Amino acid sequence: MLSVERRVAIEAARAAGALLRDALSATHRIAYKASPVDLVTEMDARAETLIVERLSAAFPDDAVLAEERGTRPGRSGRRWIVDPLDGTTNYAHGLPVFAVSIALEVRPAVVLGVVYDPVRDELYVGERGRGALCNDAPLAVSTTTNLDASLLTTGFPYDLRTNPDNNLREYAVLSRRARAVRRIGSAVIDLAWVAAGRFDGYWELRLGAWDVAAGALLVEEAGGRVTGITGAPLDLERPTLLATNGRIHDTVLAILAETRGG
Ligand code: 2AM
Ligand code: CA
Repeated sequence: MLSVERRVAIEAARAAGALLRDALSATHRIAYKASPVDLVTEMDARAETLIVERLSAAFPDDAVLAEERGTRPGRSGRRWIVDPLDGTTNYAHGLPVFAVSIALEVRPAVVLGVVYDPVRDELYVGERGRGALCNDAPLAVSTTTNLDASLLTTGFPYDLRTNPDNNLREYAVLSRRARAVRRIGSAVIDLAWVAAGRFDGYWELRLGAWDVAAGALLVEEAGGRVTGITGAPLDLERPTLLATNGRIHDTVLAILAETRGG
């Protein structure tokens, strides 16, 4: 259906991923955004330029929202949402857990999601209503029904030093209720791995649209459920997120509500 869009997005994600992978062990110049824990490397910008140039050349009328450069307006009503390097902190430390994320939104929905993990050479592609694949094999969420037997993943906001709403209490509570809670440092990988059934669920309090647009579609197309942390529909403009296999979703929502006093 979206065959040209799919091809261009896949090629851009693979090219950006290869660029990132090849430079992983090099020393990177680090610049800081709002705080000493919110950083960016020169590779974020290089990968983003590569992706945005390809999308703009192929689809000049589409808007593009990219993490580092913000929005390029368009007049088609379609919007590409790009995270050129998700897991920047990992990347800057040489930790091989990061990914490229490219989504296409045709309001009100994201219709195409492409995630590439260059370290594992895993390409995830989902199209609304048509399922999701990893390296051409169908993706399916896990079948775990008990939180006791669930492997969860989460992350923490960049303002955790100063903002008391920083997910540490939720982390403590869910660590005692789930089999284990991981913190791997890439929202895009967290979501892809929920879609792949490796994690049973993922939550996080404050994210960007680029962190979640593609991965949330992968989870839904793999049979899972995605909401905000209160159970409201995912809001791409101000994402909070709970993505699960569906079976444990209401249980985790209830624990988050109780912990957060909701
Ligand atoms: P990044 O590596 O592209 O910056 C870590 O918890 C994960 O969440 C990473 O995917 C990180 O993306 C993202 N993240 C954390 N805090 C964020 C914030 N305040 N806004 C946007 N993304 C955030
Ligand atoms: Ca990100």
